[in-house]
Parts: sequence; structure tokens; C-alpha cells
Amino acid sequence: MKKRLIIIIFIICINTVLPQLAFPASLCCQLSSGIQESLLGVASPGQRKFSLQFTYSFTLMDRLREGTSRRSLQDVIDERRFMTIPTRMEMTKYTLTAAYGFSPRFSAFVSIPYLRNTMDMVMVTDMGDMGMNVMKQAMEPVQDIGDVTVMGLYRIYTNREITPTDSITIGAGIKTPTGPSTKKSDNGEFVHAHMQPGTGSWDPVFSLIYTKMATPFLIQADVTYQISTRNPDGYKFGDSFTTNLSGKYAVSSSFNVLAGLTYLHLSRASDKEGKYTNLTSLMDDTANTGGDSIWFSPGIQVIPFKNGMIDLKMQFPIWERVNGVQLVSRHRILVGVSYTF
Ligand SMILES: [Cu+2]
Repeated sequence: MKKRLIIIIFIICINTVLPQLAFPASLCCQLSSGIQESLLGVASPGQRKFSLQFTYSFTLMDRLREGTSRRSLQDVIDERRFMTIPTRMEMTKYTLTAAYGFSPRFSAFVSIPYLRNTMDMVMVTDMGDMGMNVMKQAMEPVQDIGDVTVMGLYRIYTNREITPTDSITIGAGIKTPTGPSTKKSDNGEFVHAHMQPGTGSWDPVFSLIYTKMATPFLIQADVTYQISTRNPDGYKFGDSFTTNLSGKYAVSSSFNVLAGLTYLHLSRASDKEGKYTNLTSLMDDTANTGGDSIWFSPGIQVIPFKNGMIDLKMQFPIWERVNGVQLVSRHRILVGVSYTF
């Protein structure tokens, strides 16, 4: 009886938890591509199978950090380096991902994000002897379609053909510039580069994924590198390197618990023509972009019926080191619903 239960759990795991990548939010919203969610929970569909996933993600950024230290808003104001300082940013992203299994080894997906970003800032005026005048300001929300990513996944190794327990998959794709990267605010200037729905650049993405089944556990280790290219307006977002270790435990045939640890490195951006640069604004100085962070992501997965899956996940930064001074994340919430046809 017990043996049969284990076999059932094993089969369900194999069917529902094929290569999935978990990407954290970047330090800010710098990886504004769809890739972060696109691989998450897209159970790489079996041969001739089509899977559709809808993901909602919400990232809250409301903390200032310099290097590895927390900074209060007052600290940054008192330094008198920046006249425009962000205090809170909310990134909401809806992503639709469609995946198709062309063969047992090869699958591909396309992900289409829609973003809505809001920001609260303070404008500081130095009044000399009279001190600093601080004025709160909410930016007009920026919302639009984001950058579509297309990616192919090819399984290069399995320990056996039927119900493999070990597999290695490579992925290659491209993040296209479908999202606008030249949105302007009321004053006619570009909104912050990292608040734009798209990056304006064609960015190649490469992944390597290792998956191991040890019923009722599934362990996955993966690395992903995204090369950012310069957009037509002279801005180059930083390259990103992500490595992820995650585990899944099948509590029952319809319920899994997950935990993941992610390290993210993001290079500093560069703005050759200065179109996005304003050195008195914290968000618009590329010296304040890029860094390293480690994230912890607990989550649950519910399989309410065959072929359907609901993902729920929280992500928290547990360590961060940023270049310059940056507004960083408090947490991120992810909800995904997927169905395989
Ligand atoms: Cu702003």
C-alpha cells in the first residue's frame, strides 16, 4: 500500500515538476524582462503537449541601501548629493507564458509580460541656512506591454529514458524589445530607465538546469546568464547572472512545498548618450545600479486537478550589496496558474 502511494507521488512529481526556474526580482526592477517569471512553473510540457501559464507578481521596494548597509531617507537627504530620491516603488507584472513540447527532449516557450510600475519620491531643495525643504511626489504610473522572451529548452542528458531521475537541460533564448523604453514624464524627459516597461534591447539568455528526483523530493540547480545589449537610445542595462538551488517536497499527490535559495549578480548599467541620466536624481545615475543579492523563496504548489497547477511563492532578500545607493526590495509575491493541454 505504502509502496503504491510512493509510486503515485513519484509519477505525479515527474509529470508536474519538470524543469522550472525560479528567478528573483532584481535589486530594483532592473531585470524588467519577462524572463523572471517565464520559466517559473512552466512545467516543460511533454511531447506534443501545450501548456499555458498566467503569473501575477508584485514587488515592493521601499528601502534604501548603500553597499551592504541600510540607509534611512534622512541619511540620504542629509548627504545632499541627490535632490530626487525614490521612497517607494511597486512593480506589478502579469505574464502569459505558452510552452510546447516538440519532442521528449526539446520544448520552447514564449512569455508576454504586462507591467505597471508606480513610484513615490521626494524632491529636496537645499535652502542653505534654512535647512532642506522636502516635498513628496507620486509619479504618474507607467504601464504597458513589456519585453517578450522566446526560449528553447533542450534536454542533453537523462540517466534513463523511462521516468528519469536525473536530467540536464540547456536553454537558449532572446529577450526582445517589444516593451516601450522611451516613455516620458510630464516634463518631457524619459522616466527612469528602470521604470520603463521594456529595455529597448535584444538580449540573449542562456540557461543550464540540473534536476534530480529523489521521491518525494525534487532538487533543482540552475544557472542563467542574460547579456544586455545597448538600446538605440544609448542605454545598456547590466548583464545578469543568476544561480538557483531549489527543493520541492511532495506532501501529497496534490500538494507540494517548495524552498529556494538564489544568488543574483547584476552588472552596472551604462548610459552612453546620457539621455536617461540626471546626476541629481538617485534613480537616474548609473553609479546607483547593479550589485549582488541572495534571496530565500518559500512557496507552495497545489494541483487541484489533473493538468492544473497553482503556485504561490514569496521571495525575500536575505543579503544584499549594491553599487552606490539604491532603492531595494522588501519582498516579492508570485502567484501562478498553469494548465497543460
Ligand atoms: Cu521616480
